[in-house]
Amino acid sequence: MLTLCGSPISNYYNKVKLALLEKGVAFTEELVPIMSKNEAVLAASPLAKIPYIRTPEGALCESQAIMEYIETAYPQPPLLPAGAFAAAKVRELITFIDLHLELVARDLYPQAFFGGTVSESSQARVRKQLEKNIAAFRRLAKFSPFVAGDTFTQADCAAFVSLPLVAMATKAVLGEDLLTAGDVDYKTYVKFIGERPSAQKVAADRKAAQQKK
Ligand SMILES: N[C@@H](CCC(=O)N[C@@H](CS)C(=O)NCC(=O)O)C(=O)O
Repeated sequence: MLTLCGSPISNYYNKVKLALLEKGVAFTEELVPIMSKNEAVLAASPLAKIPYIRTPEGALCESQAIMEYIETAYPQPPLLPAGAFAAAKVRELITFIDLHLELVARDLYPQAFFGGTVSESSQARVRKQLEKNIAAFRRLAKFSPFVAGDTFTQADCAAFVSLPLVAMATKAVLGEDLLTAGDVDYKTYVKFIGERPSAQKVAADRKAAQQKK
């Protein structure tokens, strides 16, 4: 049995959880806070980032490595297309979502979500980078109706959990939802994915965890 470690508040945790639920893989959840100094946590996730999973063969961190492990270990139903090129296009899109959108917007989170402040110069840098990256993402994303095309894929696991955060953080700190401003209709998309039982469970568990805080 797999154990998913981290918090239902984390978008990367929920990216993996969505994949596990979609595939019907049996797993348990273990609450692990971020920035743990616990030796057992560091042995599993050396940067103490969440999520990580425990498998019968050992622990594994980094959400995309986990997604690839799950895909290989539990191939049905597939969350990547069968063809090498089509699968690579899905991975390409995930890189844009995780690295070029979410990781850039993450610099705004201290002010958007945690009561901190982000300097004017950092705000300007993030805005410039995100405007460029959102325009690039728009060229790749299909939203027809899934983010990579006509089938639910790993890219939807990434997009469903991270696009709203990019929008919320930019709206809160920069005064403008840069996704909407960049003509990315993530709201219709998130509503559509949100109709899936897997997404509803992720959202309900996230809400419950937020209320406990
Ligand atoms: N590249 C990592 C990112 C994971 C990540 O940044 N997780 C956040 C929570 S959403 C975290 O652990 N933050 C604490 C930290 O970076 O020390 C992945 O894909 O798993």
